[in-house]
Amino acid sequence: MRVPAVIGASGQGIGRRGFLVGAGVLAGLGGVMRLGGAPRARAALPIGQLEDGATVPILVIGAGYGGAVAALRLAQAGQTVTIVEQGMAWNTPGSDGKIFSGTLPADGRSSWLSTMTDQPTDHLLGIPIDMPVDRFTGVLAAEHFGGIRVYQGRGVGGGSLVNGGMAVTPRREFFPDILPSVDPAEMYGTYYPRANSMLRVNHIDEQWFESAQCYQYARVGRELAARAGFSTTFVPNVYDFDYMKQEQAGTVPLSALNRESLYGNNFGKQSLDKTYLAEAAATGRVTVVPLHTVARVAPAPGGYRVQMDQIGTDGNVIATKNVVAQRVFFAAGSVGTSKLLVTQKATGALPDLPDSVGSGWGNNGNVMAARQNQLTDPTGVNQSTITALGIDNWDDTAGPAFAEITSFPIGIETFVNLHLAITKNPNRGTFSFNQATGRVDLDWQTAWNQPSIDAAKRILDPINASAGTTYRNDLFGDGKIWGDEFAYHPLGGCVLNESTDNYGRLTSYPGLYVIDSSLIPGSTTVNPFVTVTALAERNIAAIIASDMGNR
Ligand code: FAE
Repeated sequence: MRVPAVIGASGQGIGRRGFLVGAGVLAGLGGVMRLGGAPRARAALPIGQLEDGATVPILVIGAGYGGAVAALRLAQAGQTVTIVEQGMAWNTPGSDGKIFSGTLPADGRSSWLSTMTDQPTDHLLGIPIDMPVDRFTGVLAAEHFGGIRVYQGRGVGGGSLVNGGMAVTPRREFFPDILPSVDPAEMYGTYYPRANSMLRVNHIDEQWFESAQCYQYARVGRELAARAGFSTTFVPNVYDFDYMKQEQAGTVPLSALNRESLYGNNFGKQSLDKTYLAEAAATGRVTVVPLHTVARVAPAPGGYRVQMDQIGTDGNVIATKNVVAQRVFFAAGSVGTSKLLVTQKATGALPDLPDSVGSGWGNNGNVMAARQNQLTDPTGVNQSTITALGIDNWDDTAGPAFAEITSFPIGIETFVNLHLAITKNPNRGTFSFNQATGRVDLDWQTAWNQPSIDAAKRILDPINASAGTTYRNDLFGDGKIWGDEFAYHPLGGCVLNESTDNYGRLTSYPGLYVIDSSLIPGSTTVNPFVTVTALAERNIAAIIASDMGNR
C-alpha cells in the first residue's frame, strides 16, 4: 500500500501584480489596505501529496466543517485519514506579508478563479463596485446558478475561512423542524455543547460593547429596532472578542476592524485550521492534500476508485490522479457534495444512488437589505465586520425571521444599517445533471425568495416607519432594494434519512458516507455551521462505533 508523502507546508503564493490589480477602484472610500505587521503563525497542518495509483484507507473530500470533524474523530479512533481539498492551504503569506487579501482593494486571493470580485452588495450609489483581480485560486467562490449566486469558502478550512463566524445554536423548540429524524436530547445534551467547545465559540463583553466605537452601528440598529418594538439578542462568534478589544485599543494588527471577513481574516478568527484541523494534525494520522478537485467516485476492488485533478493556482490541471480508498466521506459542502453525487448517478459511476439525491436544497431563507438612517443616527466610520446583534422575530408565525445587524464598512460615514435576514422559506431546489453541458444545474428561481422578503419586511418596514428611515435601492443593482439572489448558507441536496440513512451512510454503497451541510434539508433557523458541526459529531460517533473494522 502506498501512503501519501508528507512534504511540509505548500508554498503557493501570488505574484506582486495580483496585489496591485484593482488598486484604486474604490479610491475615495478610504480604501487603503493597512499593513498591520506580520501575521501570527497558523497551526502547522499536515499538508501532503497524493500519488497517482495510491491506496488509502479513508479519503475525505473537502476540508470544511464536516470534513474536519470526520478527520479528527476517525484519526482519534486510530484510523489513517487523507483529506483532499479543492482550494489552497492558506498557510503562506503573500508578498505583502499577509495570508489573505485586503478588501479595498482586493486582489486575486479574494476570489475563486475569477477576474472580478463578486460581492452580494455589488453596487454603491448605483455604480458597480466589483473590481478586477488576477485569476487565482482565491478563498471565496461565488457559484452562479440560474436564479442564485451561492457563496462558498475554498481552501483548508472551507467556509470557516470566509464566514462571519456567527456561531448560533438553534432554539430547541425549532429543532424538530430542522432535522426531524434526529433526537434533540442527544444534540442538545452532547453534540451542540461539543461543537461549541471545539469551535471555541465565545461571547462579546456586553459592557465593552456599549462603548466600543466599532459597534456604534449595532447600537444604532438596536435603538431603532427597539423603537419599533423589536428586541435584539447578542450573537456568539468564533472570532476572538478579546483580540478585537485589543484591535479597538490599537495594540494589535487589525482584522475585523480593517474590513476583513469575506476574503478571510488575517488575525483574530478561530477558523477550522486553528481548531479541529489543528487537533487532527496533532494525532499524526491525518494528511491534507490541497489543490485537488475530486471528479469521480466509482466502486473498485478494495473499495472505491476516486479520480481527481491536481490544479495549479491558475486553475489549470497539472495532473489527473486515481486513488483507491476503502472508505470515502463526502464533505464537499452542500453544493459540492450534491454536484458530485448527482454527477456520479447520472454518468453511471454510482448508478444505485437514490433518486432523491440532489433534492431538498434551500438557502436558509437568506435575504439582504439596507436602511438609510436619519442624519441624527450615524453608524460610524470604524466598524467591526463581526456581527454582534440580531433582531429575533422568529416567534412571528406569519413570517419568522432573524435579522442580523451587520456592518457596512466602506471607510466613510454612510448612516446605513445593513441587515442579513435568515427566514423560513419553504421553497426547495433540486440539482440535476445536464447531459448537454456536462454540468450540474440548480432549478432555484429568484422569485422563490419572495417569502423571505415578506418575512424581512415584517421587521424592517416597521423600523422604517417608526424611525423615519428608508430602504437603500443602490446597493444591489437595477434599483433593487432586496439582495434576493444570493446564498451564504447553502443547505441540503443529500438529505439525512432520505438520500442517506439516519447517520449519513449511502446505503447502496457500503463505505460511502455524507457528512456535511448537504444533509440538512434547507433551513437551520439560524446561522448553520454549529449545526453542521454538531450533526457531523453525532454521525461520526455512530459510524466509528459500528462501521470501522467491518470492511
Ligand atoms: P464547507 O465548509 O463549504 O467545506 C467544503 C469544502 O469542500 C470546501 O473547502 C471546498 O473547497 C471543498 N470542495 C468542494 N468541492 C470539492 C471537490 N470536488 N473536491 C475537493 N474539494 C471540494 O462545507 N455560517 C454560520 O454559521 N455563521 C456565519 O457567520 C456564516 N457566515 C457565512 C458567510 C459567508 C460569506 C459564507 C460563504 C458562508 C457563511 N456561513 C456561515 C455558512 C457556513 O460557512 C457553511 O454552512 C459551512 O461552511 C458548511 O460546512 P460544510 O462542511 O458543509
